[in-house]
Amino acid sequence: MRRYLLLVVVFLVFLSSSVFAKTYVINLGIVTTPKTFHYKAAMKFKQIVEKESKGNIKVIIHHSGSVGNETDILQQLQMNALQMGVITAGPIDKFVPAIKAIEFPFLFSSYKQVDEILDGKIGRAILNEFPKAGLIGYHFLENGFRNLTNSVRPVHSAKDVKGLKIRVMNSQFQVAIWRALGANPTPMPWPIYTQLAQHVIDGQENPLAVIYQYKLYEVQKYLTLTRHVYSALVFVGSKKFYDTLPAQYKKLLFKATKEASIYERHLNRTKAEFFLEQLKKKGMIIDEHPDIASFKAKVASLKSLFKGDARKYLDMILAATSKK
Ligand code: EAX
Repeated sequence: MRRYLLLVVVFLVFLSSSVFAKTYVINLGIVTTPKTFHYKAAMKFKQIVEKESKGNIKVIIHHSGSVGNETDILQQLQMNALQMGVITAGPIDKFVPAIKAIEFPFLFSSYKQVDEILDGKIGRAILNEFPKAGLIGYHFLENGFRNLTNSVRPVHSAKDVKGLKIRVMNSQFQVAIWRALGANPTPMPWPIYTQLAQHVIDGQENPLAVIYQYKLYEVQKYLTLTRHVYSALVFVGSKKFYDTLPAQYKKLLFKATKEASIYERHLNRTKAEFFLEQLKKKGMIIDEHPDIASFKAKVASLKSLFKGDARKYLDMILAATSKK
């Protein structure tokens, strides 16, 4: 009898502990390689979450596009086939139109301004639009200011862009920007090294870190520091998955994505000069001071393309940044 009772007690203890220790797996998708900041942010997130959940949440990082391109990842998040991703803002606009607002050309003039908007009320309001698409917008982190590269000719002003075949992110708005600039834009998912090498496209635009980490200097001779669009990344999640979590883990995911984002932005910013130096050493011909006014003049009217949410948030950001 005693023995029997003991067994029952042991069983009950086991049962209760296994209930409290319900475990979760987060499959996190990114399209870039372990060299990139996307990956470093994902790693930081994994470390924080696994430690603070005492191993009850396990994070598996699927990098280098092994679970598809960014549009594929977003679709899998909607279905809970993946639970998280670190995704570039560009292709998110098909799912969450409000995010178009932060990709308006020449919108931000400093990192300080970026942080004030994206980590402030407006940024949070944009992230709060994600659940409408079956997604969770946890936190903004950073890809960086985007710059133009090409293999045809040096670009000093907007007129030099004319007719260049430029790869852009999977976003109708990014296509519109490069049309307005006179280029011949084609949306394609990342990565695009082969297409550049085979001259299917003449050029592309990305932050310096990406240009360096993907060795684009091997296939792109000219770099122009246009800084035309600030490219945010977003820690995006599956709403279906999020809804299954107990409150303390929901909180932990917000906390961990915030910490990982702040860590990644810092790393990214302190390395920016380094990447420019490296690209010079690799022999790229760089215009560090192009005629930005000529670019701005061609894209200013794009505001008229913004309707609904995207327009509302763009106007809010313009109002907030012009005061500064
Ligand atoms: O972050 O698709 C793009 O151009 C992105 O910037 C790319 O994922 C690198």
